Amino acid sequence: MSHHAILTAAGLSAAELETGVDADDAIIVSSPVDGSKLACLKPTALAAMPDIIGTAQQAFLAWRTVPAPRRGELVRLLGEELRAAKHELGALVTLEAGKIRSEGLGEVQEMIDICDFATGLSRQLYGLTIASERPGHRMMESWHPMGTCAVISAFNFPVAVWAWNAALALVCGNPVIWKPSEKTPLTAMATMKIVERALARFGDAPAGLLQLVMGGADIGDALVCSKQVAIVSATGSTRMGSIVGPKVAARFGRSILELGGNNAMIVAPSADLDMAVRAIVFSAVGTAGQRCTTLRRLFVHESIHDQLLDKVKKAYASLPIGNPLDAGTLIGPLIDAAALQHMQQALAQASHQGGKIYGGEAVTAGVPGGAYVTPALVLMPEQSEVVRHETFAPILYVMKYQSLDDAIHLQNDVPQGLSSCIFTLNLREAEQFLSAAGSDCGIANVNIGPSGAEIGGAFGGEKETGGGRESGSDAWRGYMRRQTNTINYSSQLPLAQGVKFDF
Ligand code: UN1
Repeated sequence: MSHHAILTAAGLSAAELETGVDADDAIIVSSPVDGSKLACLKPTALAAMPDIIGTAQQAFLAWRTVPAPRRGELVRLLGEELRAAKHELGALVTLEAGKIRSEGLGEVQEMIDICDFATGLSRQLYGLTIASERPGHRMMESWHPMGTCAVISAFNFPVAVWAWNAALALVCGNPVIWKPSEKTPLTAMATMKIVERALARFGDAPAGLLQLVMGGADIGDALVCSKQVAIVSATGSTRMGSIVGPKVAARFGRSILELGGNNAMIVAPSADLDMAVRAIVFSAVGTAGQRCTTLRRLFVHESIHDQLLDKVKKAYASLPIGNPLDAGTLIGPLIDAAALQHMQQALAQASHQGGKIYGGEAVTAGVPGGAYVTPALVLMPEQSEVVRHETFAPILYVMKYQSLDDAIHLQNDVPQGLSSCIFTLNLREAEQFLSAAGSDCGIANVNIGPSGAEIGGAFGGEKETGGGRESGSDAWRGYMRRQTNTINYSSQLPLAQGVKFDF
């Protein structure tokens, strides 16, 4: 299928792809598949932002009074439309973000899953009933819509992360303004067409309930700094989060931050090594190492180190690298040339810090252009500075350990805290890893790699990962405001704590 055919199938017309031809600040969208230009887009004017935010606020005033199960109906319809468009949108994810076909489709499936989840949730926004200490009183908690939710998303999950936020925000009664990465605005535009179909079938949603803005940091900043934006959900680098978080906090807004990860696996002596190898390979090289959950650090018990490494090296040598649009490819391109440069810089530092590098070379033969690499395995003598830093590329640092206590300590001894896992068949080791004294990450798995989480769990992490939680479990609470209600149905007015104030 040609690029043109993929764009057309996703509903993007030639005119829509060329809106920026006369603009000085046009967003040029290139395909990581071959570096070819896909579009030249006019960014949203900064001057238009107050109106866009104002429209969302008007939508909020209407949407917050729509019963939650009815709001869920819109999300159910969105899920249906996504099912119908899965193939087309998945192919566009591959074209614009460079993921292999199966992962492009998986990303759309993640959108569908969260729609299903949120539809059910729309009938389950439960509050507690609380025992009052006073006679004739009842206490309860109500959860109310919060206000406009800005979603700032990254290139690597160009549509799923919006869906995690939007599906929850919608059932919780909030409008959404989406600012996608400048590297992947086309998947966002195509998603909005799917949204339009769901809205048309729904019938009476307020105008401006779901909006898309496009641009760089200035457009993001307009959302981050507006008092009318109740929630800012931002996914991206720790650097970005360190700018967004304080600005939102300074105006007492709420932020949901999903930032850098530096995810680890511990492979213990009892591990099923063949299973561990499968998990290592998928989580270290899948999405060309560009998931925030990508496996970046591997701690292997010294007794099985060489054996495991041989297996991983063999597996690495067998991985088809190439055009992600071709069936059979497992490693597609990095997002752009800058990413390749960052990878090479990190490898140079690793070598300087005593690392022994296998792979990590640029691939130019047999690929259609773009920034392709062989995944790198780096044997590190210790967890030095480069290992503590997240490089968004397929680099796996491998280190030996002797005692599990040391391995857990090293695993936690980085600034980030997103995802982690242990491969062991030893119950004591597994439970120690999951205990309060174990992994300090938001996600900790046993006999499963650190990436590829299901939507049913809360997704996010601690420390420099930002502390936010999105997606499943009770992450919905982050999109609502909590109200404590005390109702007196007696004819007296007793005070709490037995305080007397008679007059
Ligand atoms: C991300 O990389 O920003 O757990 C999200 C995973 C995916 C989501 C990753 N479900 O790898």
